[in-house]
Amino acid sequence: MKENSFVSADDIRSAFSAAMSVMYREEVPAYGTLMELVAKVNDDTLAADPKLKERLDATDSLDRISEERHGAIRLGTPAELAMMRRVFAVMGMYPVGYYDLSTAGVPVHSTAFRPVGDAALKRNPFRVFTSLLRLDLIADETLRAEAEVILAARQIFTAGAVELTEKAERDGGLDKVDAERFVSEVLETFRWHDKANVSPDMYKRLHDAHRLIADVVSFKGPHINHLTPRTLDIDKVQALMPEYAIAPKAVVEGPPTRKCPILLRQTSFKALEEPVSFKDADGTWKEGSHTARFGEIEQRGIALTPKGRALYDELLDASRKIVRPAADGSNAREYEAALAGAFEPFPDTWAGIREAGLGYFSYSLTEKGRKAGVSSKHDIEALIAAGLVQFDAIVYEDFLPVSAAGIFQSNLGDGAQQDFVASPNQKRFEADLGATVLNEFDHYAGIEQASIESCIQALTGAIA
Ligand code: OOG
Ligand code: NI
Repeated sequence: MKENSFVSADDIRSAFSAAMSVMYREEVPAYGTLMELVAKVNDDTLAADPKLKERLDATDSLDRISEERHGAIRLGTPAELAMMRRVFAVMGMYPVGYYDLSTAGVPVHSTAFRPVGDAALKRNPFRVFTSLLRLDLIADETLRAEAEVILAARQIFTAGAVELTEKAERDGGLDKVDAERFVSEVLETFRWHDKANVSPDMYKRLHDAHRLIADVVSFKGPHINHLTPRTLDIDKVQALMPEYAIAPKAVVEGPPTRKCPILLRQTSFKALEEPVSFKDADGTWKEGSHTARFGEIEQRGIALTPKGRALYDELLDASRKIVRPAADGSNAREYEAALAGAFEPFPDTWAGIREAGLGYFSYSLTEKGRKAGVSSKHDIEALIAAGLVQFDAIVYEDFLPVSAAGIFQSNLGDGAQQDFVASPNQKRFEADLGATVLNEFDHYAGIEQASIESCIQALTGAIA
């Protein structure tokens, strides 16, 4: 088969995220309501801020501004994780970063499958935050063994999804017919099942050990547990959710509201209790319920350097020493005030962030730079000072462990807090994944460096 008859991985990913959005809106009507609210707030924000609209029009695809940016699943076994890696690779999504959630009382560790490289991210940035259950953190050995048996018996991928993944690996891509089939076959893995895999008794035991264990082990597959569109004003959506009859989580995760947004801010509506039937030992179906699925929104800011990230972690920690956000929202105001106060030392101008070496920037020629022809200056700082080069924030494309823990917790029910001994195990995760995860900082540093080199080359003909 000729290579040029393949559908690009970016196009397959776009088709997949669009299909997932349609499916999830049908499955969880409250999510459709959230999407409407997000689109409305985005429209209002753009109407009130023509400059922002102009900028987004130049740098992003404005017509897709309110689309999903990520989703999340929780897997049960190493084999599921390894196969999922191969499936996502067909869509140009690769594992970036390692997140240990055990410290936050959630028995999983995770990575984000996402496109890498500027062009792929621009085309469609859809990511899937993918967690692997850690039964090793469960104290009850009998229950652990039973859970392993249940998980080993399930096959979360359709035969078609496996076959087409193998075909894509063998041939180097999929043609149009196969790509369409691939999307619909893979979608099956993410579908909700209202008939559980386990008895009411087993569900209760799993649930008593940890709600998350019940969520992973009790079902035929790793249903998508949320999708997350992009909002241009997260504070407004958070405030408006109750008017749309959806219950927001207590606080927005991540940094406070700022003039120059950093990293990632997220919030969600609380997971819904949904009817599920469980098969009893005598074969009869018993009605019950399960709470797992929700909707989330995100607003992204600049990617921070290791130095910036260390400062972020330190300030977040300091704010949480003053006030820990309560799950019921009773101290949300105090938390917001403490957070805003704690972040005062973090510069809030782009120039300040750049000069302090806290964030990653993409450099480009100014109008003057484009007209200047050749410059004798070889140093990027001198070129900026001469007005020949400008800089723009590089957007953070990854996740934050403390925020992810907050999203997990608020959707596991208010009383679900449980302590585990911190036990990050990236080596184990990578062995299960069958690959090493990419380092997020390398990615941003690479984009920054390439932009510097191309400016210098354009102005001097020299290599930086
Ligand atoms: C994943 C929670 C983490 C995020 O946006 O930080 C996450 C989950 O609940 O499975 O999606
Ligand atoms: Ni999320």
